[in-house]
Parts: sequence; structure tokens; C-alpha cells
Amino acid sequence: MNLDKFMLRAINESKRFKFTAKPNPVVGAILVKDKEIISEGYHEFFGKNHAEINAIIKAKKLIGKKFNTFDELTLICTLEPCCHHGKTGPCTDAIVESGIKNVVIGALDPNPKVSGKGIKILKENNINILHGVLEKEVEKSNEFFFFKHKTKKPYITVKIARSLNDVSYYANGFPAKITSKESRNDVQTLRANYDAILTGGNTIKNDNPRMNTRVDFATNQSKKILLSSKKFDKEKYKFFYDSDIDIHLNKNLKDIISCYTKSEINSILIEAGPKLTNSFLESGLVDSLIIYSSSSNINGETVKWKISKNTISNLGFKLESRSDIGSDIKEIYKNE
Ligand code: AOF
Ligand code: ZN
Repeated sequence: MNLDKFMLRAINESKRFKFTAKPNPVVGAILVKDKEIISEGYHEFFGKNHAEINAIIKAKKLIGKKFNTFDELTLICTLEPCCHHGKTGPCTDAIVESGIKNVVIGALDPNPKVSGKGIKILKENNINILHGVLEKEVEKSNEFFFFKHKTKKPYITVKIARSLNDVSYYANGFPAKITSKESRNDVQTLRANYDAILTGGNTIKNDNPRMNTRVDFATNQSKKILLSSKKFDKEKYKFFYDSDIDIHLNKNLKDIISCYTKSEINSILIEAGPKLTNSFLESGLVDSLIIYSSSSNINGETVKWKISKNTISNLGFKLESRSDIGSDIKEIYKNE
């Protein structure tokens, strides 16, 4: 049987649910008899059925038609089946109960609640296991999930938007559109890719941003994280219109970020003003930096970023890509 072919299909199809499964990983499961796919299941929605469960439910409807008993089938799943009681029951229980006898796994689940224990339970129930099939591809399909569990820290990206003359915002609170519509739309998609968006009290006061994700595809909203000890009128500031908000009064960035090690949050996008952004860049906690630079100047009473190319490279960031976006330039830097 060409296992790579089925595994690749499971990986690719699982990615369709990246935005509705988040902050959970994307997972695919395919049940195969000889060379034929009997059913496929995906983890489509956060909090809902896991991939293996969807595949088993669909296959049950085909008993007596395409196969007679589950021991005729091989389960191919991208991630090690879970064995914990989370928002749903353990996939290992469902697999054992179904009578499946052969399971092929892409990567071990790095989540300490599962890691290796899922496989152990399956083996104890006399199920044959083959694992490590397209492991790297599975890891790549869940980059932030694997990063968080390996490093014990969410993946952190800082985004900044600046004018040609380095302006961040008007000092008088006048709302300024620094970059083009294309860049601003790109930021919406960027937000959809992260589990949380982090900002500071100054940005809330100066820009009154909603900081939610407005895109033309289905996505779970990111959690919002606010670092501020200021008191806000929650009617006046749009940031507070959504409910999933963590507020940290603490000023120690490492402590704040370490709060998320054991949470479901695998990635954080920082969209803040120069002061907080610089503190993060200097903290060593940031993994990548995205800069949108417009091609025109902004004049008047303004606040500047003061993040020079030198600062960026001195902090260990290397330019990974540079592209045009509308009338702006987008640069992505990675901290290796
Ligand atoms: C699987 N199959 O399709 C997924 C798995 O809160 P829960 O119950 O949804 O559990 C989420 C955790 O389960 C997640 O962090 C990861 O370890 C695993 N995801 N496991 O067997 C799936 N999505
Ligand atoms: Zn599961």
C-alpha cells in the first residue's frame, strides 16, 4: 500500500480546516481497505469531533457495503491519536472499540497529555502501529503547535506598519492609515493565522482598534491579550467589544508569555506601539518580525518607531523575504 500517498492526502486535506480548528492542530484520518479509501475524517472545528472519530463515524455507515468489520481496514492518521479527556473523549477508546487492528501515524502528538501515551494504549490493545510516516510534513502543517510544545513558549511575531519617514502614529490621537489597503487586508489574514493578538494600553488609547479578524473566510477569532494597568471605558474602546480577552497588569514580559506555555495558545501576534514593541524585540522572546513600509511620508506631530535596520540585525533578526504589497513593501525577518 502506498502509505505516503494517503498520508499526504490526509495532511493536505486537514489544512482546509486550519482557521476553524485553531488553536487546535489540523489533523486528518483516512480509513483504507486494500488500496481504496473507505472514509476520511478531519478535525474541522475547535471543540468538536477529532479526525479519527469523523472517519470512524463515516465508515460505520458503509459496513456491509464496502467492508464487513473494522479489522479489514487500516487507519492512517496524521497525528498520534489522543488518549485524554479534553473537549471530546479519547480517540484511542474509539479506535479500540471499533476493532481497527492497524494504525499508521505521521507524527507523535507533542502535547504532554498525549505524547507517546496514545501509541502505548493502542499497542496494549494489540493494535499494530507504524509511525513516522511523513513526520516532517505533519510537523510543518502544524508549525506553531509543534514549536510551542518543543520550546515551551508560543511562537511570537511582531508586526509593525510604518511610513517612509518611520512614523508609527499621530501624537494627537488622530487615526492614521499608515499603509495601503492591500497591506491592511494582509494584516487581517495574518491575524487569522495566530491564536492570539497582543497589544498595549497606548495603542488602545491612540488608535481605538477592534483588533479582531475581518476576512472573507471562516475563522475562529483570536484571543486578545492586553498588557496595561490603565482603566478603560469598555463602551468607548472597541477592543473590549469581544469577550475573549486576557488583561495583564504585570510588566514582566517573560512572566506574561510563560502564562501561555500550558494554555492552548500556540502563537501570538504583537501589534503594539513603539514602546511595547521595542521591549518585546529586546526581550529575546520574539521569533519573527513583519514590517509593512509605505512609500510616502507622514508629517505633523507624530511618534516614530525608531527601529533601524541595525537594531534589527543586532537583535539577531535575518531578512527572510521582501515583497511588494500594494504601494508598500513587506519584509519578513526571522530570529534564528
Ligand atoms: C487527535 N485527533 O483530530 C486532534 C487531536 O480539547 P480537545 O479534546 O479537542 O483536544 C485537543 C488536543 O488533542 C490537541 O491539543 C492535540 O493534542 C490533540 N488533537 N488529536 O487524536 C485530532 N485534533
Ligand atoms: Zn483525539
